Amino acid sequence: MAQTQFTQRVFSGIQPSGGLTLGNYLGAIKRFVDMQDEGSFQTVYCMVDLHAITAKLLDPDTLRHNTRELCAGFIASGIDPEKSILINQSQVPEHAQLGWIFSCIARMGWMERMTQYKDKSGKNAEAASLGLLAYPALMAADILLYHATHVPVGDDQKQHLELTRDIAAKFNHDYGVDFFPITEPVIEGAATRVMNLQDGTKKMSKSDPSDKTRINMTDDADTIAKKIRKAKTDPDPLPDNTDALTDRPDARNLVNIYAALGDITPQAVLDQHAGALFGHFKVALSDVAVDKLAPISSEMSRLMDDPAEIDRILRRGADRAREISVPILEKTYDIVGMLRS
Ligand code: AQP
Repeated sequence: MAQTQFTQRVFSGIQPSGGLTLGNYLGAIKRFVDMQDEGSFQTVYCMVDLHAITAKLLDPDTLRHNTRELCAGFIASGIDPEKSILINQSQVPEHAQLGWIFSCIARMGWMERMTQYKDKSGKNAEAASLGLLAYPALMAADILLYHATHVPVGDDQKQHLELTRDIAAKFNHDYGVDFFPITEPVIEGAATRVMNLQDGTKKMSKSDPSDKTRINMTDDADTIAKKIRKAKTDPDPLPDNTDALTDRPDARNLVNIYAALGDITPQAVLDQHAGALFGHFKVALSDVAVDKLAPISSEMSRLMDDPAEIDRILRRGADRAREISVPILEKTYDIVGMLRS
């Protein structure tokens, strides 16, 4: 069978399950902006509100607020709604529709092996929602609904992207077609896994109960500086090479954050700061963080003053997205044998 040539298209999303963190920004949004500005891809970025209720149901007003604030975060970070298609997942109904088809393609064994499902369902998997188990099938639908060829994500999403590839391959094989692309994950940069400020072995996460474990994109300069000052470190000075950070997860995390914010390599950070104690390094890191994040946070709050404008941007995004998603869903239904008359 001749190989289908797919348009170079990027898709990625973030859950409005809480406020945006520095982890979301460095691991995902910063890459989204780079790929938008590179110019070789059509880019589709999404607030995945259907995913946001899988771990636990949110208060409806909180979910609406988080979704608008996430949209403000995307725009304030450099996503241009004219250059990229910016959408809220539930406003493009084809996501859920293709998600159902993929729930019938994916196997239970595949889903139960997902480490995020195991982590989030914890010891009481019986009490987890069916949506939490099905999450990666819906995520595959989000991506493949646009025939996306590239997906920029943080390191924690690697396994879900492998599953997306497995679902595309099984669909193509079972129906004897070459319809869905085998998507490439894009996991790049010094901060593909930003760690918790109080425990460098755990991922920084927006739903961690403790606020001091993360930097929120809405934190003001004083809060950012205070959280960095109180971040867990060790008593040793910074080494002169990155190999020496292997067994120092808290120190490595701060060096990686500095590198990602300053657009330099972790080794370049050590070249500048080798021998420094953390008291000094944290001051330098705070300066870089505030420089980079304060303009984003103030732009977010300006955008949040006009929620009607955010809603208008998302409605327009949904219309543009559906020009791509409707034909792909229709063709999928046709391949599967659903009557289209
Ligand atoms: N700590 C992180 N370091 C690097 N990348 C990260 N991402 C999330 N946390 C980090 C990346 O951000 C994108 C969106 O993630 P998500 O909101 O869909 O879900 P998540 O990965 O589960 O993020 P959180 O903050 O931990 O959310 P909750 O607490 O709700 O589960 C993804 O590309 C992710 O890799």
